[in-house]
Order: sequence, then structure tokens, then C-alpha cells
Amino acid sequence: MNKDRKNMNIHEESKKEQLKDFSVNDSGTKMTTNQGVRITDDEHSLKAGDRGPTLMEDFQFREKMTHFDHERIPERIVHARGFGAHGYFQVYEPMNEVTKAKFLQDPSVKTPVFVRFSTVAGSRGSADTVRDVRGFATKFYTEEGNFDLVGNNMPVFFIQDAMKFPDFIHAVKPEPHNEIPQASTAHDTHWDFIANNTESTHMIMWAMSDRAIPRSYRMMEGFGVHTFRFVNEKGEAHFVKFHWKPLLGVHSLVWDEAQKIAGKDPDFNRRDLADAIEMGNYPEFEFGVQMIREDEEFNFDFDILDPTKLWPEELIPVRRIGKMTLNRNVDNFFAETEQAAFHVGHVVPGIDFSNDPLLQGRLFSYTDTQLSRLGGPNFHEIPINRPLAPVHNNQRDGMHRMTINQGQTSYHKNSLNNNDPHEATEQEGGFVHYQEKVEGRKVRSRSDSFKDHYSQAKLFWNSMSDVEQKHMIKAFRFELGKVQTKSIQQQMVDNLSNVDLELAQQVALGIGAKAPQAQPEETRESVTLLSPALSQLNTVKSAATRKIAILAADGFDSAEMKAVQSALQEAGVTAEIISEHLGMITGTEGDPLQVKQTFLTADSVLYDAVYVAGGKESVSQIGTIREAVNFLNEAYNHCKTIGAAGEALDLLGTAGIHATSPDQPVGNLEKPFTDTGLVIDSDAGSGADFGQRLVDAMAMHRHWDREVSMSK
Ligand code: HDE
Repeated sequence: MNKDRKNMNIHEESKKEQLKDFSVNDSGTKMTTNQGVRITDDEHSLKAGDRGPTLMEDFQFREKMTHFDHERIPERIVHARGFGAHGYFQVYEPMNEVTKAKFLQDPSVKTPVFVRFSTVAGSRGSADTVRDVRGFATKFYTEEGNFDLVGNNMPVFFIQDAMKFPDFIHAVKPEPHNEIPQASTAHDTHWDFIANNTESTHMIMWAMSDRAIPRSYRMMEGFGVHTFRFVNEKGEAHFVKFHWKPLLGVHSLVWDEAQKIAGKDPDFNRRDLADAIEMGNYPEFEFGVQMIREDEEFNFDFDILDPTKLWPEELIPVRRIGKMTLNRNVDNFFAETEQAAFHVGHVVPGIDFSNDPLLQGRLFSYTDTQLSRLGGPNFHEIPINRPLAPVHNNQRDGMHRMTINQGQTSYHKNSLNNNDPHEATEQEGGFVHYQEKVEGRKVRSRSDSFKDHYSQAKLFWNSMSDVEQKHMIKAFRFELGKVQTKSIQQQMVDNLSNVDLELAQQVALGIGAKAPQAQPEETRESVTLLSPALSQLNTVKSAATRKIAILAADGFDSAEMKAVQSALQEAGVTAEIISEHLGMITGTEGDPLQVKQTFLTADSVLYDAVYVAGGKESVSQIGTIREAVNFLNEAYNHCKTIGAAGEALDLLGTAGIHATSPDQPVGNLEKPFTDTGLVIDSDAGSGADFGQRLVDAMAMHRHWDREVSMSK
């Protein structure tokens, strides 16, 4: 082993300790210039007389203003809007059979990580909850150097060859003549691209699904998308796909809600992540791998190098091999999150690439883009990007160089410095590329095995539940409804008939296009395969870390409030009291409660559930507030859990919520159903049972039967 790595002891705090060397705390200090000269007055420029011109010699003013003038850097060309957090990763058991990567061997080692979640299309200041793919980029600071897993929350991509990435991004970004629309795919150029590049069909199904509007970064999956390789000590390889599985399950917003949140709280997802970490509700993701032996490469009806194809989990199981915990917010957004530079080519021994043509192109793009974004070739020295593993080579100089390399030599081979730094052997941890045999002619073409653009789009559609399919139809109708060019709408509808005729017809109906009457000849043998793992209805369900609004005023039922609050607390639910005014409100037993929000600052879309506190006086006061009634009505329309007992039931009626008895089916006569999201009791809900029922209903996330019954 390399001598300077011998005593490396990577642990949970390693990165934090490294960052500490660069951190500054201004508390209790005197103000200085950047040269360390103390400042006596930071409010007035130096002038020739009280009312005279500013003097050139005012170095203090010049320095302050110059720095300000240059404090913006270019935003990322894609994934500009993002939010990061620190944490650590631990493997469950040694993975030496398949990979020699050190950070995947010792379950006692906590490898520090930094994760940045992002949207793709919008600018840095755009809203969090837009319909878009989410980036999920993880930097592992391992003892063998940095490994970046730069993934998304969807397992496939829009294109098959990196050559088309600039075209796709030009189409999806705001249109060039007027820079409209911001952070939205609902416009002509985007759909023109999709309609004319049918390889996007599978991915567009994902983008029109609920996956594109996650409830929380803590509740979405991550995927490496491409096929990578694991390589073991013996040099044997497996093809591998990487996954992140959130322990809270995969959950999404409702589209109407997502759009409203974009106005009410554009920082919704980043606030949710930061708050959760602050409260100690550390987001956890299990690291999963799907593996295929090298000799199995051609055993599937899809090409494993094609990034528009997933590996169905039912066919190739996801083995969960470790867990990541995010437990620390950044100290400074710009220094850490904005300056983080991920690169899909940052791999460590034991992890290697495949020939996926999208991956191959990405291997160039990521370092290249940092050169202009972070201003030169030394961005690896920025604290957040520094590996914990020592860095020694003969690279020198360049903008913003910080390392002070000692000595006379900066070349290899040398005799003046004993030929240091030395190359390492493979046994000493040197990276050796997997020796894949490659031969072929130089061609600009694509393998025929990439030509099936519809089977997995159909697989995805088949795997959706009724309500998820309805959401997708609406999403297509919304997006294509915003498209101005009729021919693009028609082209898209016709293309969708390759996936599913009913889907194409439903979309056509919504946007006034001609409905296709039959599937195109060549897709008649359409796939009927199902992958239950793709439906969000089959995910983990938990009330923990969710947010409930408690609508209350003076005179709330103290006993009921106590019982409900204790059940919520026990389940790890965050509850906020909302009332007409800030300050305190008092219950029937004289107990005071702090109000957290008013009906002006809060909104139902910012909560997972609502509970209307009982107590005659409280209920009648809340009932007079129009925003409170709307609050309930909207929560109901968004299929959220609503709790009310005793007198509070009257308020549900005022809000147009049909709730007479918990067991009585509601909904229109054709589709009566029991609304699992209405937690109601004709008596006051002071028993333990009421609070527990509320928690159980919240765990279900949303109550989709309500939506199905409400929609035509
Ligand atoms: Fe990226 N992508 N990408 N991408 N990507 C960038 O790198 C690119 C692709 C992904 O939080 C850029 O530093 C090309 C797939 C994430 O900082 C850029 C192609 C996947 C992030 C770039 C793709 C991703 C980026 C812009 C097609 C999922 C944000 C700024 C060949 C597996 C990382 C930057 C962060 C960012 C290029 C396709 C994920 C320009 C050429 C597929 C999560 O280099």
C-alpha cells in the first residue's frame, strides 16, 4: 500500500474535519479588509468633503465593491437548482466477491458523503416542485479517492447517445427567442424534440408520471441509470446498475398541489430536507445493486448498454448492500453546494464503465463544464471537492492554485526527486481499467439492439395503478395542451399509440387531436409484462417525518388535543398549530398552545394532513375564517388525511366534505367507497384510538380512492 495512505482512518467526521480548516467564524471578531487591515467605518465611502466625490484612494470601498461585482458564477448548464447535505455511507457486508472497492468492504467504516439533489431544466432560482427529473448526485470521499455516483430519480434517460444531449437540452430549456417558459417542459420545442426522437418515449412516460413531482427528496429513489462494472481482485467483472432506495418509501405530490407550492413556497423541497436534518430526522437511503455476469450480457430482450432501458427488478433483483444517512446541513450554500463539482468519471478501483454511449459522452462533459463554471482547472482544490485521499502528481499552476508544491521537479520520470511521486502498482491501489476486449470499425451509427423504443414504455404503463395512469393522462393533456403547434400534438398522440392505444386516445380527447384507431402494425405484439416495483403504490408506507396542520383557536378541546398530539409525536409526525393570529391560544382546561402559523402564512398544500381540533368555541371560530374552510377543502381535494371529531365534524360539512360516519361509503353512487383518509368520530377524539387512526391514515400518504371517485 502507498505509504501516505497506510494510516488513513476514514470515519464519519473525516470530511467535516477537513472542511474545518477552511471554515471561518466571524463571531466576536473585528472587521477587516481582505488584507487583514482593521476597518473603522464600513458605511461611508471616502469623500472630498461631506458632499464631495468619492476618492480613488478609497481602497476599502474599491475592494468591497469589486468583490461584490464578481460574486456570481455561471450556474450549472443543467441541474442549476439544487440542494446539498452531508452524511455517511456504510456497507452491510464485504462485497469483495464482486468488487475490490475499499469503501464496500468493511461494515464498520463510515465513508463521508456529500449529496446534491436538483431539478434539471430550471434556473438556479426556479421553484422546487416543477414537473422535472430530479438529480441525485453523491460524492463518496473514500480512502482510495472520490467516487461520484451522479444519478437521477428515474432509471432511464431521454436519449441513447451523448451526441444528442445539447439538442435535447436546447429543446427543453426556455425557448431562445423569449426565454419562456421557466423550468417547464410544457412548450413546443420540448415536445417537438420528443415527437421527433422516439427513443425518448420510455423516459417521457416517467417524466409524465408522479415520479416527476416528488413529495420530498427524502422520498424518492435514485438510479445510476447507466450500466457500470464491478471488478474484483481477480479482475473478474459484473455489469451493475446502481440504486438508492429511500427508507421512507417513494411518494409524490399531486400536480395541482405541486403548482400551488411553486408559488406558496418555491423552496419546498430544500426546506423539507434542511428541516428534516435539523430536527434529527435523518434521511436514509439503502444502496442497491443489480448485477449481471459478463457472460449473461446478451440474455435479455433489451441491450444492457441502452440507457433508455431499465432492468426489471423482478428479473434481476436489487440487492441492498449498504445505507447512506444524511445528517448534516451545509454551513454555507455557495462554498459547499454551489461549488460542488460532480463527475461521472470519478471512480475508484473496483468500479468501472461500460460502453453505454451516453455514459461515454458524460465522461467528457463533467470536467469540461467545471472549467468555465468554477473558473479553471483547480476546482478539485475547492474544499468540498477535495478528496480525503492524498493527492500527488505533477500537475501545476493554473487559476486559483492553492497547493504549494515543494521542490524542483514537476515531471515524470525524474532523477532529481527519486522519481517521486511514484506510480502505484495495482496491489498498491493503482487504478487499472478493466481489460475489455474491443474491436470494431469507426462508425457513426447505433446498434440495431437500441431500436426498440416502445416495449419498456409499455412495461412502465402496464405497471402503473389506475390512479397513476390517470395522473399520466392528465400530465400529457396538460403539457401537450400548452403546445401551440397542432402538428406536434398530433405527432405525439400518434407516437403514444405505439405504447398504448387507450392512452393515446385519452390524451387525444383532452387536447382535441385526432384519436388513433389502431396501434401501428409493427407494435401489435405489444408487451404485456408488468414490473410491480415501478408503481409507487407498492412502496414503503410510514407516517414518520410527515407534517400535519392542526387548525385550532381558543377553546379547543384540551383532552382531545393532548391525546392527538401525543399519538403524533410518538409516530414522529411534525405538527404545526395554525390559527387566525400568532401568539398563544388556550384550551378548555386553560392550557396554552403556541400558534406556529396563521392562515395567511400557511397553506394546505404545505402539509400532508389536517386535523381540526375539537372544542365548541374553537370550531365555531375556525368556521368563520374563509381561508380555514378553503384549507380543508383543498386538503380533501388533494386526497390528504383529514381528522375531525365531535363538533369539528360540522366544519367538514361547511368545507364540502361528505363525512357522516366512518363506515359509511361516500362518493357518487356508481363508485361508492370507504374514505380511508377521513378519520372521524362523532364523539370527541380524546381516546388513544383516534390519534392512532390519524397516524395510520397519514402513513398511507394519500387516499387515492377519493380522487378516483371524484374524477370522471
Ligand atoms: Fe448530467 N450533466 N449529463 N446527467 N447531470 C451535468 O455537469 C451531461 C445525464 C446529472 O448536482 C452537468 O456539473 C451529458 C444523465 C446530475 O452538480 C453537465 C449527458 C444523468 C447532474 C452534464 C448527461 C445525469 C448533472 C452540468 C448526456 C443521470 C447535477 C453541471 C450524455 C444518470 C450534478 C455539471 C450536480 C449535471 C452533462 C445526462 C445526472 C453539463 C453530456 C443520464 C445529477 O456536465
